[in-house]
Amino acid sequence: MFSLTRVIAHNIRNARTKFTLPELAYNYKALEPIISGEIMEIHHTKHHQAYITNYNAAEEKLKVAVEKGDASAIIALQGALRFNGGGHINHSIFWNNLTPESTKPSAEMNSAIEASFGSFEKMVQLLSAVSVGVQGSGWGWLGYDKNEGKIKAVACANQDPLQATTGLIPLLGIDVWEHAYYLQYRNVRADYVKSIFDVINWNDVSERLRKAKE
Ligand code: MN3
Repeated sequence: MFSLTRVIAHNIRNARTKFTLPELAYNYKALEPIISGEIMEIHHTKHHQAYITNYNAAEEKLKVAVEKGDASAIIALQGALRFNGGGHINHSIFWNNLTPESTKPSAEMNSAIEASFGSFEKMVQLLSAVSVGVQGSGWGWLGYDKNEGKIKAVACANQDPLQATTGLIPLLGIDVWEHAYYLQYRNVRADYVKSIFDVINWNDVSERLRKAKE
């Protein structure tokens, strides 16, 4: 039997563009010697791509489950959506948080850091401690708390996206999954975290703060 609703639902499902891997603003070797080209290439083309592929597959299954009104299947997909969708969101921010160029925080960013942490050095100290201290895999973040008007340094486990998990607006993320550093820094996560501050794109982080405050 012809069902117009079903045809429309089918068309909507097929019309939506799936997530695709965003291009980097720099080449894979650009962040050397801080992060090796080998790590960057694998991290981008294999790890980030896998989150995208798996998210798209889970979303497709979700649409079928929603169409069928299958609550059990919808609920069962939430873990895959959170993990892989979070992986895509987090890495999309991370690549832009990094740059081979020398950048500085904006005046607005500097005042917010001083008001929130006391000084730039104390912020680095706290964000580093939070990032190094993640148990297992996860991320260290600087996030903007819109209610308090302050920047906070917090950790998220696995690929939990900062905003959906804590309400904070993501400004700067440090990926502390072993895939982000192990080929170069081996087990010494603290050295990787210390080094990454040399390739932070403060223009991008400052711009994220400006938008977060709007
Ligand atoms: Mn990663």
